[in-house]
Amino acid sequence: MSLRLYDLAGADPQVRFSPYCWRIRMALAHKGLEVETVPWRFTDKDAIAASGQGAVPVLIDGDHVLSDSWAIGLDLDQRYADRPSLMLGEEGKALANFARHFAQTAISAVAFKAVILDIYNAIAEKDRAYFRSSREARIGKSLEDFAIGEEEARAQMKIALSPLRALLQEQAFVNGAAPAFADYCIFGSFMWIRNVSPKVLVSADDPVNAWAERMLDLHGGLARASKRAFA
Ligand SMILES: N[C@@H](CCC(=O)N[C@@H](CS)C(=O)NCC(=O)O)C(=O)O
Repeated sequence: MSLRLYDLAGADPQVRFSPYCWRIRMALAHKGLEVETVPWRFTDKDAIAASGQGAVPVLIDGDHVLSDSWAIGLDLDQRYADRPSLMLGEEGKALANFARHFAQTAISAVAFKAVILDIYNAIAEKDRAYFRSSREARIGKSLEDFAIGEEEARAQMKIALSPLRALLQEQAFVNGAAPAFADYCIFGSFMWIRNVSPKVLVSADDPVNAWAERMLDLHGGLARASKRAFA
């Protein structure tokens, strides 16, 4: 059995920064599944055409071609039910679902403005025109007008992370005493920022930072070992 994951890469193929792909990298490690990651660029649509859509993560598992990080998480629990659970039943699934929406709305709203120019600078030359035109159509202004600086981003992120901070003052992980898919959904957003930008958006003494450090150490330090676009 061999698993293959199409994973968004920068100009440097070792720099992997997709929040959604990081959810799946962590989920596969949680299940003890080995995966071969394939560096993928925004414009490599043909390589993932079999998935019937144009975004990563795309996971190839034998004859199965899976896309969308949430659907992949659910599928992994069904397909590999004998391995450590990601969702931990219906209640855990509901928590993970909240976590993914929190990441994609509250955290992303700030992170995207903070790192959009860092992404533009880190991606392959061939991706730049596509990235600029697709994102500018989405945000309704130029990347440069949309971007915010590190100080403003830190202040906005501090507010956005309030509920997460309160939770992590009471427990070690979003899921409770041990990490699960809820944690990976949120952690993906932190890996997005960490691997594509030199900006520090969470202060060192924030309980959220202590949680992120614990997450970086999980599964043999998988995330910590990953390459950043900025040294
Ligand atoms: N809802 C999807 C979102 C996936 C997604 O947007 N992936 C981005 C990379 S972070 C992508 O591949 N975008 C392709 C594009 O912009 O053309 C998921 O959770 O997997």
